[in-house]
Amino acid sequence: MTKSVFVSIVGRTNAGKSSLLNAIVGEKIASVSSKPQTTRTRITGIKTVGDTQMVFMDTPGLHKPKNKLSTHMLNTAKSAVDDMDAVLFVVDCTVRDISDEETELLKSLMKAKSRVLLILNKIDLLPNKSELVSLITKLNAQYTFEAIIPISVLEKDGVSIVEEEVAKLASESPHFFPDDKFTDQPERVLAAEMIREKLLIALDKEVPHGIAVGIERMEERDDKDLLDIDAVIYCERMSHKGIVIGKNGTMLKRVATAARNDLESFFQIQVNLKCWVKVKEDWRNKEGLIRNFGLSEDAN
Ligand SMILES: Nc1nc2c(ncn2[C@@H]2O[C@H](COP(=O)(O)OP(=O)(O)OP(=O)(O)O)[C@@H](O)[C@H]2O)c(=O)[nH]1
Ligand SMILES: [Mg+2]
Repeated sequence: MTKSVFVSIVGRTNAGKSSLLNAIVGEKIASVSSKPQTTRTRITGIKTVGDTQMVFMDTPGLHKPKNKLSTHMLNTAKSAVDDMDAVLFVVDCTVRDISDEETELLKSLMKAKSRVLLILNKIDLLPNKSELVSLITKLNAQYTFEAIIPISVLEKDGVSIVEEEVAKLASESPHFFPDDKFTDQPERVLAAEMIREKLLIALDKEVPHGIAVGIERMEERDDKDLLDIDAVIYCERMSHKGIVIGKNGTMLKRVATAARNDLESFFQIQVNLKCWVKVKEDWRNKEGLIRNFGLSEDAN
């Protein structure tokens, strides 16, 4: 008999949802950064243990939308809780208030039939664990959770408990993915995300949020073990293009080197990465371009 369970990972931006997904799956499939709104679309991570297959959906963080792209991101997060067996509601335990978007999502979860586990992440940052009590009391007043699990993804503390609790919710069904698969993201999307993550980490302020990365070519050579990747980095303004390239190309070089290291360890092959920078003004407010970058629901 085989079992499966579908789980959404939702919560405020920067709570550590993508970090948790990567920790569970054991591979870096979702971009992680300290900047808010790192994840832009739904990312599937798969973990099969014995007879049980767990399918996790990482989602964009809850935030106040400011443009069409962020409205799409918020809708992706909200719709990701429909028809799921379980929801991991991830909260950064150092953030004390509950946002309007969190309250709204908890309300919509009451109507859904999914079981909701409250994950209190970043407990490594709490000097005194008793501080969790007031946060739990506040959240409990809004929703009756199936379980409450304090964790630290950073210190790998409690992640296996999350997995065990999720596995308990699996029901008899075929496996929907091959047992050795850990994501349904196409390789090109993974590669583009690895490059975008490095840009998010390296760049300041508004610049990284206006960036999209497209992979124009991804081809293995016939004559040697080498993967050629041609990527285009789109930014919103000429001035941003200058920042991305940096003085004498130093910024672009730094980003490309970091991205290449990640790509090589992920794909287990030597990578020849070439990056170009282009301007597409105000693309975050243009439906056609958002779709073009695969960032709207109807593009999926
Ligand atoms: N101290 C600490 N930091 C953590 C922990 N888990 C994640 N982080 C950090 O929190 C930041 C945000 O992590 P992400 O995984 O990108 O958060 P997210 O919820 O996916 O964010 P969005 O995609 O923007 O919604 C990163 O800098 C992580 O390294 C943790 O357990 N402890
Ligand atoms: Mg994320």
